[in-house]
Amino acid sequence: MGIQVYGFWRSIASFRVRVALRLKGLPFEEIPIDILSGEQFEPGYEAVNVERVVPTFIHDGHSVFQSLAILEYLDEIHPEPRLIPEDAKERAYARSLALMTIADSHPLVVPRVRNHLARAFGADAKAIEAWGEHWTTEGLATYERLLARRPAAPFALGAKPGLADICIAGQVVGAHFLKLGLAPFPAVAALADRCFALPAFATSHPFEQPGFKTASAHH
Ligand SMILES: N[C@@H](CCC(=O)N[C@@H](CS)C(=O)NCC(=O)O)C(=O)O
Repeated sequence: MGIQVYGFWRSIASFRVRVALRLKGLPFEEIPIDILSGEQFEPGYEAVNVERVVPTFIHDGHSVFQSLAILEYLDEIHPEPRLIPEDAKERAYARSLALMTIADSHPLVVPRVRNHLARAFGADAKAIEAWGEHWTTEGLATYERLLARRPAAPFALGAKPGLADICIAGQVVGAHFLKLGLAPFPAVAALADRCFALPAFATSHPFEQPGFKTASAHH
C-alpha cells in the first residue's frame, strides 16, 4: 500500500513532509487537496482529516496528521538518515527550532486565518498581504537571531540537514510567496541556499510542483 500524502503545492506544511520523505529516499504519492478553493472542507476530506488541513500522511492505510508528528513518525519507522538527533539536548534544540515556525509563525498566515481577516474584519487583499509579510518577517528575524547565537555548521544542527533545516527552509518558502528580499537575514538566506542546493529540498519547493505549474498557466 505504501505511502500517500494528502497535500497541496502551496502548503508549507506539505513541503516539510515532501522534503523529509525525499531525504529518506521513501517513494510516495501526493494526493492534491486544493486548500485555496476550499476542498479541505468537503466531507470526503473531513473523513480523512478532521482538522480539515493538509498534510495527512497515510502509511499502509494508517493515517498521521500534523507535519511535526509525521516527521517524528518517519524518523521512528525509517531512522536513516536521521532528521532528529538522538542526544536529548540536541533533540530539544531541533524541536525548538521546528516549533518556532510550526507553532508560532506559520499558523498566522494559513488560508483560514487570511480568510477570517477578510470575512470578520473586512481586511482587503492589501491588508492581508501586509499581515502575511509582517508575520513571515517576524519568523525570519527570529531564525536570524537564533542562527547568530548558534551558527549553522553548515546546517542548523551540524553536518547534515534535518528537522530544523526543513522548518527554516519552509519559512523561507513563505518569503518566496511574498517576494520578500532575504538581505536582512543573511544567515537564514545562506542556510536556505545550502538546503535548496539539495534535490530533496529543490524538488519539494512549491514552485516545482505540478499544481503550481497548472495554477500559473491559468492566471
Ligand atoms: N500545524 C500543521 C499545519 C496545518 C495547516 O494549517 N495546513 C495548511 C496548509 S500549510 C492548511 O491546510 N490550511 C487550510 C486552511 O487554512 O483552511 C502542520 O504542521 O501540519
